[in-house]
Amino acid sequence: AYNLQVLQRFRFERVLNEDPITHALTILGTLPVEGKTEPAQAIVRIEKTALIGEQADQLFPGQLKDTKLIDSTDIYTWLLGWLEPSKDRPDVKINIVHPATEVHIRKYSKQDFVIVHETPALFERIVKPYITAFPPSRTQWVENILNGVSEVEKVLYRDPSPESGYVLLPDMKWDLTTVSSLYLVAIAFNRGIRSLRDLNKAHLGMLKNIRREAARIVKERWGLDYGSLRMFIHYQPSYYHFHVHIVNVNYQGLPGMTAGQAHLLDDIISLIECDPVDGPSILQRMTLTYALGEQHGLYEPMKAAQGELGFY
Ligand code: M7G
Repeated sequence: AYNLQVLQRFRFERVLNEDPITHALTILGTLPVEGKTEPAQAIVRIEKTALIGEQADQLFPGQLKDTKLIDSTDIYTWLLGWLEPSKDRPDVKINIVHPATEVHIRKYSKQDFVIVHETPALFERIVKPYITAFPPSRTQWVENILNGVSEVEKVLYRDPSPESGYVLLPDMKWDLTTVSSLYLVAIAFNRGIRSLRDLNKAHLGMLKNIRREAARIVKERWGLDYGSLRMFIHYQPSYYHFHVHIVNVNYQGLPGMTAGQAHLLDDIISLIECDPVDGPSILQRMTLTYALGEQHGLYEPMKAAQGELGFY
């Protein structure tokens, strides 16, 4: 288990990314591995937790310990502040990937992006082989959830049907308490759906169940009314095992909600419903356009193939 004692043995290597918008810092270093003499590379992402309205009176001015004026003009003032440590509110949330693979280190590194168009032909030629090449170990965490090996007590809903079932649980991105940043994930049992591209009419039932049950459970548990959730599917995702992101609609500006990457579940359902009864689905026929970071495994081949499309 990772506790303070273990984390204090972290040896810093370098900063992978700093993000002023999410108040997060991602660093690379090493941590010891149980039963091994050599430490392994570890990615540590430290993010300041959200401030919540409920405790506003305790926070301000209660927890304010010191201030330093930056500037003041007319009716406007901005200053820096120091807070008293709080016992019931943690200051930061820490995510660790350890041992980290090269793919993880690249994913968490700061990078420039390029827009690419993925036609069905480019999907077949470049993306499909890329997806199939991932070893099953990449989604071991998914199997652990589906098989009831990990995160068992956190599961909110479980529909065990192998074809259309799924598990609904809090996403690793969520701190499990701050409702304004509520983040759940629904993970399908059907291992045949590798991505958005594989969805068709046969999956409509599952997609609609996820939409309905997620809204119902969030309303029951956290009192958020219908319409309080943004549900979306990533393309490209990091993990090619079908899942839906379910996020408080008021939690805005996350990098994973960028146009091109996040496709609304409702739009996907509607697109599939507009499909004719037979033949390949719209998601197999359409060109998908998205941004790829220069560290992404698809960056080079997809960028190189863009010229042949004649879009510009
Ligand atoms: P994605 O679209 O494949 O990639 O989503 P992204 O990480 O680039 O968004 C996978 C989602 O699963 C993300 O929202 C992750 O935070 C979440 N996730 C990843 N892991 C390894 C875990 C895990 O072990 N447990 C839980 N509960 N969520 C995870």
